[in-house]
Amino acid sequence: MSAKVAIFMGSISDKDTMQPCSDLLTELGIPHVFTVSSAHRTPERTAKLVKELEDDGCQIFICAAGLAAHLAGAVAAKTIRPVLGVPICGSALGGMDALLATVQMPPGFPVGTVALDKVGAKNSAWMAAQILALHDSAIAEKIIQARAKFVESVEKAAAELEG
Ligand code: RP5
Repeated sequence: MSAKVAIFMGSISDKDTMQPCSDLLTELGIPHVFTVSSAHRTPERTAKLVKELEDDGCQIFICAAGLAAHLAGAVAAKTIRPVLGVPICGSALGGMDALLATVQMPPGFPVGTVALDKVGAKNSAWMAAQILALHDSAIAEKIIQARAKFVESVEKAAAELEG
């Protein structure tokens, strides 16, 4: 089945942080590609991938990068499909550089940025799933089931604490 979501990372060094994003999409039954392409080191590959994936029906792009994190912006320049950005932490500035580079886009080219690093990896997958669920009842059902599990685990923890 064609990918509905594409996860791009600026470097293979971002993989450990972004693996949970891919794992969550797999758990929710969402076909996706998980690859490396840099805004600066491989700009042609990035533009080519966006075009090919879009032609193949990809709906949402999730782009993770650290330092001067321009990957999500470079992808947003090439598609009108939703782009979610994940600023990666770990620089001397603790990820503040990546956060600012990801979110401060010129009007007309938004990059949805829900959180940084590992939380950003997971919540970008949830956000992508919720966008797809607008037109896909199977994904909506999986999200509802996952929410029920969150409720269960909080109630279990509360019951254990309260004795
Ligand atoms: C960014 O620079 C990547 O997204 C990564 O977070 C950071 C460092 O890349 P490497 O030097 O480890 O390849 O482009």
